[in-house]
Amino acid sequence: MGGTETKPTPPPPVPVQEDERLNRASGRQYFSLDGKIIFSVAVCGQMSSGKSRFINAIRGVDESAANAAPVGEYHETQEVKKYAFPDPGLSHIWLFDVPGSSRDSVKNEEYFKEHQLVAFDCALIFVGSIIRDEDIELAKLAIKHGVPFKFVLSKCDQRIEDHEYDHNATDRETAKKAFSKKITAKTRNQLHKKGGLAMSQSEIFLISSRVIENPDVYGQYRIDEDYLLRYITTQEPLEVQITQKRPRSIGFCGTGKGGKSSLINGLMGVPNGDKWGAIVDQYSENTTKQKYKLNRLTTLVELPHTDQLEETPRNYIKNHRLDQLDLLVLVTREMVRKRDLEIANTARQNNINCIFVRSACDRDLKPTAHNPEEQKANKRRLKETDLEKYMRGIETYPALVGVKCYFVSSCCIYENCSAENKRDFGLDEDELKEKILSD
Ligand SMILES: Nc1nc2c(ncn2[C@@H]2O[C@H](COP(=O)(O)OP(=O)(O)O)[C@@H](O)[C@H]2O)c(=O)[nH]1
Ligand SMILES: [Mg+2]
Repeated sequence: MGGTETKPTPPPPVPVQEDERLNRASGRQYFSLDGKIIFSVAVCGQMSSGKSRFINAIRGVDESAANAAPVGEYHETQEVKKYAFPDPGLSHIWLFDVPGSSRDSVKNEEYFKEHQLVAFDCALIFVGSIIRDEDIELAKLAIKHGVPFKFVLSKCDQRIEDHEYDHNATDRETAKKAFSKKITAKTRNQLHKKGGLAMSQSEIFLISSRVIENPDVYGQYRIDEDYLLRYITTQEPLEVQITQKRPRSIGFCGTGKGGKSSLINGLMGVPNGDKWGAIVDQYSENTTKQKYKLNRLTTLVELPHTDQLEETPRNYIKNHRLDQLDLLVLVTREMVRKRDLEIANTARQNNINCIFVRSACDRDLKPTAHNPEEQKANKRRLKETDLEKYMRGIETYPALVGVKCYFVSSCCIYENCSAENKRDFGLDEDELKEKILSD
């Protein structure tokens, strides 16, 4: 036999059937999310972990109402169901009650697929009494498929009471703090050890639906309810995050202990010392950038302090990407240091908007008992003398002419600041808030 043998052409490769249930676009179509600007939240996780009751609680819907999610052991949800908020201000958020996950962690890929969790903008993974392998597997699948997620430990009212009983606690507040610290550390540790999840992937909200349903009666159990609600109401759908203009970003810099964190906490309405707030500590100073989402359109960025003298102003601006900010707030005490003036000046030369904030003015304002007129005069004096000192420094830099300075007392930034505090220490807080919140 001679001649050349022609090789038989191989059969065309069989196209790998992509599982439709892991396709975001198909999932979004299935849940009628397609083409709509809706922030969709999958409330998923363990059976009887309080998912449905939480959905009713945050919607402000009574369990007995016709449009309520069925609650209780005999009402395990069979399929994913959509719930909207009756409040028209929250109509852009849809909550999806997902059936409980199975104990069999191997089947979790099935759970993720079956309920098309890839379609959602965020998954709240509800954890029962302890974190289980299935929760960790679920988180890993969410990471793999790009779905942001948070862990939620519900029914904390019961858990606090159990803690009280088990540890013979003397009062509820102490028991609550001890419980909260212990359970957070334990859960994070497990998430890290068993699942290799990083800190940023193991955020846990401790909540009780009871607190949300009836804050007057159950307020004593409050832990992270407000922060979870804030998270849900300040996020954008994933597609919007990619295509729409990014939120305004406002940077806070200045000397260590200059009042940056207190100012951020005041704007966020978070008390100093709270775990969700910026760290206020007279012994340590943050050296990395921290971000805090104030609302859907505004992110506050705490920048590293400006005391690292070997870092030139130009490098400070470059290293911490100040060019990406919409506004740079230089937080100072009584005097503006030359270094901060130089940073502000260089920022202005690079077309970055700047303002100065003279913080902690309450420390220099002794209240004059029951004499508002005298206090007004005190405030005027403080502002005039300080502003003059300030301006002397500021005006030596041509790029800083016209840059505004706000005088504030952190306590008066909080929405719930008392009338007396406002009278004694209130200065430019409202103007500052307007500046930060305006477009
Ligand atoms: N005390 C207390 N009970 C809760 C809380 N959340 C849910 N439960 C109860 O736990 C049971 C299961 O709740 P459900 O919402 O149906 O869980 P799901 O299966 O995750 O949807 C019900 O009896 C609820 O009343 C809570 O925050 N506190
Ligand atoms: Mg349910």
